[in-house]
Amino acid sequence: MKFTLVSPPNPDNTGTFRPPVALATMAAVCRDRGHEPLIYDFEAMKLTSATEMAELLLADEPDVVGFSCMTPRYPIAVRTAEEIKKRSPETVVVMGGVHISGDPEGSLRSPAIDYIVVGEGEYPTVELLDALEQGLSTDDIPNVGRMIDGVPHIQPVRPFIADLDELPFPAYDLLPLDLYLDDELFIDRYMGVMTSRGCAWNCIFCASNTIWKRKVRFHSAKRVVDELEELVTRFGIREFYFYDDNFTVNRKRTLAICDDIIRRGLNIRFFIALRADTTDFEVVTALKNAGCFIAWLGVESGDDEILKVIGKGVTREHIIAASDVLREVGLPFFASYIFGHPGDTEETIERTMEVARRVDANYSKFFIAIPYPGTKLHALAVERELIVPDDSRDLSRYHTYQNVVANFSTLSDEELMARQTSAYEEFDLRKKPVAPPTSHPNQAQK
Ligand code: B12
Ligand code: SF4
Repeated sequence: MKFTLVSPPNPDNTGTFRPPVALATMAAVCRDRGHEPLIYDFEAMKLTSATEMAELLLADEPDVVGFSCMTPRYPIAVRTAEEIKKRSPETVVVMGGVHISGDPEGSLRSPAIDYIVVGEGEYPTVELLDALEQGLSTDDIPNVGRMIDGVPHIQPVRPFIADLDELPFPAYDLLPLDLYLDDELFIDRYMGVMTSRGCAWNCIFCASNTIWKRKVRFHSAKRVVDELEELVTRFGIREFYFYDDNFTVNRKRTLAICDDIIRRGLNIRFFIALRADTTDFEVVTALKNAGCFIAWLGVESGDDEILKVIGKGVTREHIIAASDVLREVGLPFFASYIFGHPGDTEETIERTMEVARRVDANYSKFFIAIPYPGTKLHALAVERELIVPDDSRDLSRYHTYQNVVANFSTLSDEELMARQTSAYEEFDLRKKPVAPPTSHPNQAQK
């Protein structure tokens, strides 16, 4: 089947875009099974008109169009699906992604959506394509749902893929590789890489467990470095953004990946995210030696009571110790903070600011807590009647900048947003740009 996968745009164009690697993995699995996938990354293409997107998609005459949805992008995905259906009612529309898993029934309300896929998407999607191609029933495919006579029918999810290494390399060749540039972090074209799925913690604001349910699975170190090597040799890409929730959680694997990158002489630069309690001198040194040029430390709050409330599983002490290790090794880092946690007050936010000054990251980011569907924060927002659990919400507002969807703090919405603005004003002055490498990785290779 001709299957077009779509990464919808961020309609207000805030923030940086990154390659939709999950779609490239899905495309690779479908291609291996004989289907003909294409990928449209409308964010990278900077297209936001639903009609233009629909027309462009239909020009390829796809049998099935699949949208990947984070919450704020669900409305534009639905509008594009509606434009597709107006022009070509027989084109099948499927939606997947973390928003769909967080609110499967709500997601089925638009008549323009034929199917949803919840949870881990590769095998259910390929089974759905097979069934559609062969004219078989789609009703018993685990993870797949659809509306039947106005009632959502969603099959239970299957077990997770036991060995992630059985997945093929993502179909990087289907991505618009030349569009992935980010001159704040990277020197040349870069690529996203996902080497594990899931996180063992359960922070109340975080959507990781909406799909992965606290089960962490890893690609083997060898497979990770094989994939990096393929990106270097086949596509000439030497800069990477690891999408893993916490790259250092499996210490042994992290050290093995770093060793192998050096042993194979890959000469790459890469970005990772880590937790304060998985940051130690040996691991950070190994990462730096292997080419890690920046790490992202999720701090969230500087107040120990709030850290408990949000289930972060670290203390202010862990956070400061981790920032000291990163500084000692000389690995530049981002730190991110969230304002508006349940119980946040002027005082707890001021404590967060004190910790931010002490942590003194190269870049500090300040977000506002958002109740993403499927999170504990969302359940709390519904319980406190801060939002209603139906489709009347404007989901495009579910982003973390200058926007309060549900206020769990003692500050007013305006005060929270003013806090975010003043934090950025203060920390933009403290920004310490990451020193560019002495030469581009490709040149160093010669
Ligand atoms: C890379 C990334 C981005 C990139 C997007 C790249 C892209 N187009 O894919 C960028 C940087 C742009 C981004 C932005 C944002 N992100 Co983001 N991002 C991620 C990250 C780190 C990796 C995504 C990924 O590849 N995951 C790995 C794959 C395997 O998982 P997956 O994407 O869920 O895909 C699987 C299934 O969902 C399903 N599936 C996915 N798509 C499709 C499509 C079809 C058709 C089907 C059938 C199935 C299917 O199958 C896949 C394979 O099993 C995740 C965290 C994480 N570790 O997942 C956060 C995450 C997705 N982001 C998140 C958030 C909150 C945001 C922002 C909203 C934050 C903000 N600033 O406000 C913004 C969007 C802002 C806006 N206004 O639109 C949340 C999602 C919350 C939600 N309900 O939407 C996550 C989960 C982080 C978290 N832990 O909370 N993000
Ligand atoms: S915020 Fe980080 S540590 Fe907490 S659950 Fe999400 S990915 Fe895991």
